[in-house]
Amino acid sequence: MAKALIIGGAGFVGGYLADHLLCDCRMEVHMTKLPGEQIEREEMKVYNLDILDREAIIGLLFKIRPDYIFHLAAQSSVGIAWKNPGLTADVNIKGSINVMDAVRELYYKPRLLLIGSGEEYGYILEGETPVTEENRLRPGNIYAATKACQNMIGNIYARAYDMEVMMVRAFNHIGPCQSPIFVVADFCKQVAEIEKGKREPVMYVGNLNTKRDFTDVRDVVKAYALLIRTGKAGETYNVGSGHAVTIEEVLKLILSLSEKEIRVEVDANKIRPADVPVIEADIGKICQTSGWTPEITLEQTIRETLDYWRERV
Ligand code: A2R
Repeated sequence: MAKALIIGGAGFVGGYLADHLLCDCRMEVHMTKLPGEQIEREEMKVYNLDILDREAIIGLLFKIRPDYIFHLAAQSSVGIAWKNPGLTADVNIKGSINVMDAVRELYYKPRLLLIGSGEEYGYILEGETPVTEENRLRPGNIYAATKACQNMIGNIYARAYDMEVMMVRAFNHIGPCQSPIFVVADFCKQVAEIEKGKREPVMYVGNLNTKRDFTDVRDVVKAYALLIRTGKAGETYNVGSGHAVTIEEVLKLILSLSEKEIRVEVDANKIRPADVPVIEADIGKICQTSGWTPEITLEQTIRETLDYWRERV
């Protein structure tokens, strides 16, 4: 049975990826979390790990000897990265280098998937959408710059040390259980609170004109599991829906599913120092390489995310 290690598994994607690897791919799954985080799962072994501790990663890899390593650990919020750029660079760049250096210490070559972001493309020019993996990177925020750096170093390690490292650029992924610091979860949580009468019927929003490419997290993890097996070392693959929508369209869809009349107001705190206008993925490369295509519609994801928040607020 193939052994998979998920580094940074306590976040949004980790649980979904573990479910897919366990149930659909029939892999033995090991997962790491930060010491303060909670994961209660009996079907797999869970370890404490801070990726800033290189020696601890080496020790863990020698203990588990995984065939596949999914590196999810990150400071993954664009908003927090503006407020704490140093920490974001430490975790997303230094931490990833630590993971790659630890993999180099092994006496065999596991396959490693580094998770980057569609944000790496940054300011995409007219005529460059949907954006291909070869497009020039013009990161528009600190988080994006750290992920672009991780991608470049991954490519360098794959070539220089003949490592089986593949990179993905994941565009916005959404679904139940996502933290409300991300836009779709934030809007759904607000609607659920309004429906329960826990707040006035006003939805607070940031910039509604930006266009983003949303994919259900369950489709995203299927892409990761396929890529770690079929991807080519040193290559980067976009993972997205291939279709960008404005935040306003997403908002309208969420409001149309609400049981109450809701007024929309701009909250200055939700406006970022800079926002990239359009981010849309060309997903031809991953589809060709792995046979992956996204299956869950935006409406289904939003319905399920809203229901998730209705059960929790
Ligand atoms: O920031 P926290 O406390 O939520 O913990 C995150 C964890 N993490 C770390 N793990 C090990 N060592 C560190 N120094 C460290 N710093 C943070 O990585 C969190 O539990 C996990 C990442 O999960 P999320 O933030 O929920 O990201 P998500 O949505 O699961 O995305 C996975 C990957 C990330 O690389 C994103 O940047 C990319 O996909 O889009």
